[in-house]
Amino acid sequence: MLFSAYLAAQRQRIDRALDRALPKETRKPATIHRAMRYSLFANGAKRLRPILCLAAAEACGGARAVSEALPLACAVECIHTYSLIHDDLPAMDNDDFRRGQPTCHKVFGEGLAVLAGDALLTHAFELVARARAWPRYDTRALLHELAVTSGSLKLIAGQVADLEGEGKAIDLAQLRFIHEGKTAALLTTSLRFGAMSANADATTLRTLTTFGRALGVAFQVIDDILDVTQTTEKLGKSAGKDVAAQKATYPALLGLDGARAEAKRLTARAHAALRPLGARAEKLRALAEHLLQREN
Ligand code: GRG
Repeated sequence: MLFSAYLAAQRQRIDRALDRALPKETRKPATIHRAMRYSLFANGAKRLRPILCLAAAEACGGARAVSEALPLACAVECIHTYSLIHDDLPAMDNDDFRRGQPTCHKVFGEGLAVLAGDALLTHAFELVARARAWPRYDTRALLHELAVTSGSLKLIAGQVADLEGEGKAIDLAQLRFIHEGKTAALLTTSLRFGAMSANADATTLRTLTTFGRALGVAFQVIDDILDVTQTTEKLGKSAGKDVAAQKATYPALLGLDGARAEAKRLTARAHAALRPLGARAEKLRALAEHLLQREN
């Protein structure tokens, strides 16, 4: 199967699972469910985190583990979508275009957008609480993983450092701290959830954690490059935002060529981390390459 066909098939599978996992649009109060679904099912959503989750499950446990991982894959996509909705609010990045469409608050108003984000965040925990557990990873371990990643030491830590860094000269170490929190943490949890759904052992979990950290920062370096090299139409979100907001980025600190070299170096590190998994990690390798080459 062509890799693009694999990605399309995984997206479809995840979209169907998300549709089953979310309250219907007509469920009262309908506005909140419409707002949640509006952002979650936007055509421009790439579903990278749930796809990584399913690919990690496949690497650790084969096809059966992929179905088992679906509820956890849906949970990470709910967390991710919540973070995008809140990040776009006027109090944060103040953006009016995301995933190829007007942002949630532009369509539903700020109050409902705050609540849609809150509801998706909460729903993610409900999905994990309802998912089956595994001998090595009980429900408590799964909930703990998601809570730490979404909390003030990871996702929110990255966002706080990002907000506080605007307009200031920050160095590479501080930039890395932002992206380890904002981007790499949830990407890593996506992979770890896939491994946990296959009841993977501690060594395999560590392998995927190392892979996720390198891949997550590489993903963000590429995101920074695309912000200055691509158009808004191509990205499905406002291009050139980082320069406008006077944000420190990898191209700003390293130059475009330096940032490209850094993305390659981190992707090579991600590949090296996968070595112990051998041929089983074929999809994960292809995903790392796909992320390095992506144009949106
Ligand atoms: C807790 C409000 C709050 C924010 C946390 C995740 C985050 C910080 C902010 C979201 C905006 C942002 C620039 C995040 C960095 C990660 C990133 C590049 C997100 C975009 O991910 P894609 O390209 O998006 O996978 P799609 O729309 O395809 O899912």
